[in-house]
Amino acid sequence: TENTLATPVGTTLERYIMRKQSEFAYATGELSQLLRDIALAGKIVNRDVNRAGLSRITGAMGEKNIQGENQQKLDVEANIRFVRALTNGGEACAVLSEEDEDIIQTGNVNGKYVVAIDPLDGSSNIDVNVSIGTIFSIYRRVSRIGGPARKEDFLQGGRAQIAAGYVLYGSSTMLVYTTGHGVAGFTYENSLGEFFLSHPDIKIPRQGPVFSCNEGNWFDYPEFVRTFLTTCKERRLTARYVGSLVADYHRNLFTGGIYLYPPTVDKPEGKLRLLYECYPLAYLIEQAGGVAVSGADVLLDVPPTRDLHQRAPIFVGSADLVEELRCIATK
Ligand code: P6P
Repeated sequence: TENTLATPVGTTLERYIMRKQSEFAYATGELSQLLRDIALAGKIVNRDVNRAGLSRITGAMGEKNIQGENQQKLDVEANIRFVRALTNGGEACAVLSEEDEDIIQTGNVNGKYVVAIDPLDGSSNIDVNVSIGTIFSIYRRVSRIGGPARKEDFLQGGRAQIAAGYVLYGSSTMLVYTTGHGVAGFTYENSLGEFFLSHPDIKIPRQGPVFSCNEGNWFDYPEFVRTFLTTCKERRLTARYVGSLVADYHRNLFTGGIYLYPPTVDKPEGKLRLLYECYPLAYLIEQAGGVAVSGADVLLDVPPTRDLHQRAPIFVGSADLVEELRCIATK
């Protein structure tokens, strides 16, 4: 049962994880450790992201730095950090990353979980100092404990996720996640190296003033999308599009609104990846009282194919806005 005393704002992530673990009898600590591992990698990537601006001085990414080491592109660096943290943490038997074609076996053959991750979404934004993010999705493995993870561990479908979230490296760095009991937000205090609970129970407003999409693709969008966007303009909604998924998603979570990455002529399945972008953000939004669809269908119910990097259209945000779009899509 939920602990009647809400966890006070300002609690550290560590105390929050331990408190939630004690509230749910089945929690045996492995998921707690997994969340710690992700938070640790998020802290390290946060430092890398903050230093990226200095790479011009210390040598641009992709060239040798003063130690003569090859400096990785930041998204490759982030991938290394998350895979290493999850490997060292011992709880994840495998990782599916946007950066690697195949699943990455961590060697933790007794690990009970697998993690699908976009280590640093939007590399084009990194180079121009726009906010960026990490997106993660966690499943219990279905393959036999004691052996290697298998592709099927990642193909269980959106509703099989047991946790999901993101790290937003923005004006402040935040970790936002769910384990199926609502959405909590933590803000990072650089000087202390700690995440502090800043948003105990995030809920997205049912309506919202914002629509977020790349209107440069207008003439490539399906008719239902253009019809919906036209109604947004007729109602004088506000267009806000950073062009960085986690930044746009996070803003809409608080203002209310809808983010759209529709199918286009050259990307008939949209641009965003089902397993480590669409599913986790869809799980989070449902936990926050919002809705995510791929058009006519609820996103979490869109079945995965055997392509670990398959794409899916995504319309995600305030329930009323997304349902309105879904109605137009199903006409
Ligand atoms: P477009 C960034 O490349 C990204 O993956 C998301 O972060 C962002 O929302 C989207 O693609 C932007 O795509 O086609 O509008 O440039």
